[in-house]
Amino acid sequence: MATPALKPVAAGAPPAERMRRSYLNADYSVASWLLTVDHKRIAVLYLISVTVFFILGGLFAAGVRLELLTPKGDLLQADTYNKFFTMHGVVMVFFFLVPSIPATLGNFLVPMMIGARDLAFPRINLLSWYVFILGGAFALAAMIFGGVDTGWTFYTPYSTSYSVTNVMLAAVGIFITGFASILTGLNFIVTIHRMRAPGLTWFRLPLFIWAHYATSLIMVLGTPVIAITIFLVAIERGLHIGIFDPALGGDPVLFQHLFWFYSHPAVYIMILPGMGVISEIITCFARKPIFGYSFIAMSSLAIAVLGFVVWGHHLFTSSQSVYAALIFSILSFAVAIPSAVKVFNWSATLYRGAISFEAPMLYALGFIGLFTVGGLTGLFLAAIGLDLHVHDTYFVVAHFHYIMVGGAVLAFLGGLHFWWPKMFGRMYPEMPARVAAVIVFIGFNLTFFPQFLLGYLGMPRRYHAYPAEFQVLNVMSTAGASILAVGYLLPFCYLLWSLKFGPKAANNPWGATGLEWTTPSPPPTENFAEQPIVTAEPYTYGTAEDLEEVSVA
Ligand code: HEM
Ligand SMILES: [Cu+2]
Repeated sequence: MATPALKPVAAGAPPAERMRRSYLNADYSVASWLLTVDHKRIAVLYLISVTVFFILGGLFAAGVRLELLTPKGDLLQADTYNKFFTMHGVVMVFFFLVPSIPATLGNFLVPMMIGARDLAFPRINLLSWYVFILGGAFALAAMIFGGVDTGWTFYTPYSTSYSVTNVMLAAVGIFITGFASILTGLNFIVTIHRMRAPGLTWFRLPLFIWAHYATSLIMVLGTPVIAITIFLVAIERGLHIGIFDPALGGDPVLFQHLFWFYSHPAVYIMILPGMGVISEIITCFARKPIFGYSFIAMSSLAIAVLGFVVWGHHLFTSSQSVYAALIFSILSFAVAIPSAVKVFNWSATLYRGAISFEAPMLYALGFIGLFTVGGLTGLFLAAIGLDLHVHDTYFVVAHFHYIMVGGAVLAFLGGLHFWWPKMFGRMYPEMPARVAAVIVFIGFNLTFFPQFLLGYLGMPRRYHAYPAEFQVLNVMSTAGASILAVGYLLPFCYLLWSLKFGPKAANNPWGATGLEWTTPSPPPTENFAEQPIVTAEPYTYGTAEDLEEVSVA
């Protein structure tokens, strides 16, 4: 049962007056931002933070790619190179990708999309941002004091017994940040259960909400496992109690099991919210109701559940019995099914749609293509025989970047463009945005496609030097990375520009369905002047109900 979510609107100024005030200009002081409990302001705080981390991670990537321009390791020493790719991975995974969509777009949109005034626990939401920043500070300290060289996976026993770098600092940072994830997940779950507007039944929820619901389940159930794992590393490193190091009587493979029990599902923390974004964009710019709504909704849950039982595909080469490997291989193939269901349904939505190619749509179409490549090559890796050949080669690096960068980052950019007018009340310039989307797509493929070939030909990952025969493909990859960097820089510039100079945005510039578009742009602090009541099915694009699917009582 949906419970009415809004407190009665405070008496005083007439509604029109109150609605002119937006969450952005409600108060200007720094304290009003740093102590805010408004989910929209917290979303903006997160947006700024993850952007900073993305730039940082990008700089490390630039170092890695420049080193690989030449076969001789001449730019970075081997151990410096190790630190670069480790810190690139740590920052990008734990401090950018995991929080990127849920903590920014999710924070902003989950209450608005369900017609609520805020999240269920606004103060805990603010707390989660501080926890995130605290964890980030530890990770930054680890870098400033000399870096970490274990790889972002912290494999034991190297990380517990041998590395002389700042493993502890980085581990503490990741441990702390995990709590931000858990708190956000809890907040979303309770909010979605308890605070939906009257009439907003489960099967009328936007698919973005379903995706965030599934993501939150993984965050709450999975994150404690990585926290405990890291804690055990700390115990072994600090107290020399044998848990993972065979020299102390531990089992190094145990670490891999624990690590991937979280980190495989974590891939879905990174990609599921993106899938939610893509569902919203595709149906809007194809102007057709989404094809197979309940299949897309349920496939999110299926991915969340199945994602927990495939971790063994990371251990095909580490002392797993052939029977275990067989089971994990089959399960990994099974988890591809719900993903394929989504791709199929998006394609069916596009089929004979009245498609228009605004920037968010370009990103969404790019997502479908790149995610499909990433997903299909994941099947290669799930096939034991093939994995034995390409394990720990650049094939793997290419595969996960197709998912995490081609998929999740494109979805993040697409969603940011789609909801930017709502978030900040300004339109960005359309032409540069389209150009940027195309540049990102081209740069991305030039960067990462050659890496499939490199891996197939046998170039291992995590080496700062390589045989000369691999140079041509590496030069292509580095050239692509430079183009990609330009593609990322452009939105950064014109989005900032739009904050001051962009034309004012209408409440619903895309003619989209969904409660968030019924509010002013940018929304007032209380989101809705009156409690919205939902009387129609979602995604009524192109139907008689289009444009009036949501009646605000
Ligand atoms: C935006 C999200 C990104 C994420 C989540 C991400 C994630 C990762 C991770 C986890 C690793 C570690 C691989 C390993 O341990 O072997 C890695 C390595 C690497 N990444 Fe990224 N990355 C991102 C973006 C980029 C970009 C934009 C570039 C290039 C322009 C890039 C280039 C590289 C390179 C060259 C490596 C080193 C691979 C190796 O030597 O094994 N990454 N990335
Ligand atoms: Cu996996």
